[in-house]
Formats: sequence, C-alpha cells, structure tokens
Amino acid sequence: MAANLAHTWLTLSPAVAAAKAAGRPLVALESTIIAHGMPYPENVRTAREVEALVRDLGAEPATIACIGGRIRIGLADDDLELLGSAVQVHKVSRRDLPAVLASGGLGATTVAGTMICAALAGIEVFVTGGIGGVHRGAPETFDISADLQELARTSVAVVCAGVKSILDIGLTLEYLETHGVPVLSCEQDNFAAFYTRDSGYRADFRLDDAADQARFIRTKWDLGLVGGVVLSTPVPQAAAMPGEEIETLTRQALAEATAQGITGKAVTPFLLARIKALTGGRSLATNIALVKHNAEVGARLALALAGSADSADSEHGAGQA
Ligand code: PSU
Ligand code: MN
Repeated sequence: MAANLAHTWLTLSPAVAAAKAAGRPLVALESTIIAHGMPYPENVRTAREVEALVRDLGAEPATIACIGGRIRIGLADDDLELLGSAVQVHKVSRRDLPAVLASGGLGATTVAGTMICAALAGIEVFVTGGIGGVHRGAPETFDISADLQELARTSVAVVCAGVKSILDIGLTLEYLETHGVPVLSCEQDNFAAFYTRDSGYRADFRLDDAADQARFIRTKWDLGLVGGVVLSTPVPQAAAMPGEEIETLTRQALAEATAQGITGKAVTPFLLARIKALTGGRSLATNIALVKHNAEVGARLALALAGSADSADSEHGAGQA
C-alpha cells in the first residue's frame, strides 16, 4: 500500500512518460551534483550536456529533484537553471525526503535520494559522479553516507567513477561487501577513485561489456536479491589528476573541516568545495569529464538491461525493500 501511495508524489516529464510508455530505456541523473557539486553556470551546462549524451546513445535521461512538493522525474531546462542557480537548495537524502516534499521546498537529491525516486519511477540505471561512502575518521565520527545503506536496500544500478579519496575507500568497499552490494568495474580491474583512475583496491568483478554487466545485474534481481549494484568506471586518462596532489589537498581540506567543526550533511559539500578551490578550479574539468564518461557507460547499460527485461520479473528490478 505504501508503495502505491508513494507513486502519487511523482511527476514524470512528458519525455520521460513517453519513453516509459514506449518501453525505451531510461537513465536517472541526480541533482545534488548540480546544486551542491559544481559551480554555476558550469553545473547547468554540464547537466544539459550529460542529458544530451544519454539521449544521443538512445536512452532517455531523467534528472530527478524535488520541486514544489513533487518528486520530479525528468526536468525542463528552466528547472535545471533553477536548481543550478538558486541560493538555497536542500540536500535531500533518505532522511530529508519527507521534509522537503511536505514543505514544498526546493531539493536536490543525493545518490540515496535519487535511488529511492528512480526505483519509484521504475528506472533501473542511475548515473552519478561519485557515490558517498565511509568517511576517513568514521571509527570516531560514525560518518557513513546514507548512500551505502540505500545501495543495500534499493534495486538500482549506480554508475560512478568510484568514490573520492576524501573518503576511506577501503572501508567503503568493506561496508558494501558486508551489505551484499556487488562492486563491478569496467575498463580496469581496480575500483576507480574519482579524480584518479586507480584507488589501489580491486573491484569485486570486472565486466567491460554492457551485455555482461546487464546479465549480472538481471541475475541478481531475478534471484530476489534486493539492492543495488555499483558499476565503477575510471575517469578518462587525459582528464585524470595527479594522485599525490589530490592526496595532499584532501588532507588539507580534512584538517580544515575538523578545525572548523564541520559535521553531518555539511561535511561532503565542504570537502568538495575546498578541493575545488585548492586545485584552482582544475578539478572541475576532471569532474565534468568523468560524469560525461559515466553517462556513456550508463546509457549503454540501460540499453542492454532493457534488452534483457523480457526474461525478467520486472518486480525485482528498480524496487525497494
Ligand atoms: N561525492 C562526490 N560528488 C558529489 C557527492 C558525493 O564526489 O556531488 C554528493 C552525492 O550527491 C552523494 C552525496 O550522494 O554527496 C553524499 O553526501 P553524504 O556524504 O552527506 O551522504
Ligand atoms: Mn555524512
């Protein structure tokens, strides 16, 4: 009953509704990356370019946000402009979703928030930049992104360039293993590290081909194994940043966060903003390049998954525990 009521909060854009009706593959895109992850106007331009990339590959992009008390699946150009330029946009994870919808506020969905909304809309593939994870120092602070719990419970495949080294990548992978979330990698054996290609940690399974990725994911859901799958793909070589430089700047940003007493949901945006500033904006070009690459990988996966949908019980995909 709750799941049916939840659907009444959704508003699909005409393009998304048409794609759904025609059984064409959809790719969900998050909005926190627009509102809190990149500066204006590059954020809006990138969001539009990513949507165009997905469309060119034959899938329909569905950027997700909370606007005027509705979960909007697929945004118009002026919605993207609003999210990218508004001064106050809520960062919406699982905890925050009821508050922003009930109050009619403007909310950008995180990986966790976007997964929930994508699942409600029946979208199986979601492309982002990097997922949240276990923060360095989490043994003391308990700061573990709600993204990881969401991956454990909500059946959406999340394409990303790994996680940023502002996090403890080893502990993030341990946490995902504990919760039964498979971590796939394409183009290399190791899990990616966002600004750099190699985290130094192996992914669970390497699957370069979209058809193989789709078969893996469909098999998991066919088996009734509820929950997400992480598909990591590295930033293109030409756009990657030097690893030592990122590590030095990350340590500096972390020290500043501690010194300024930054906690809770403010931690990730603070670290992202500081690293952007400390690299003199160079990290932004890397960020844009990796998101676009992720979009290509995600669109191919969505096409492959749509091709495999006939053999599957659709209730297993894109559902919640
Ligand atoms: N990591 C990035 N860029 C981002 C985020 C994470 O490299 O924009 C955003 C995503 O929306 C992610 C959220 O879901 O931050 C995680 O925040 P927290 O650590 O507060 O759960
Ligand atoms: Mn956190």
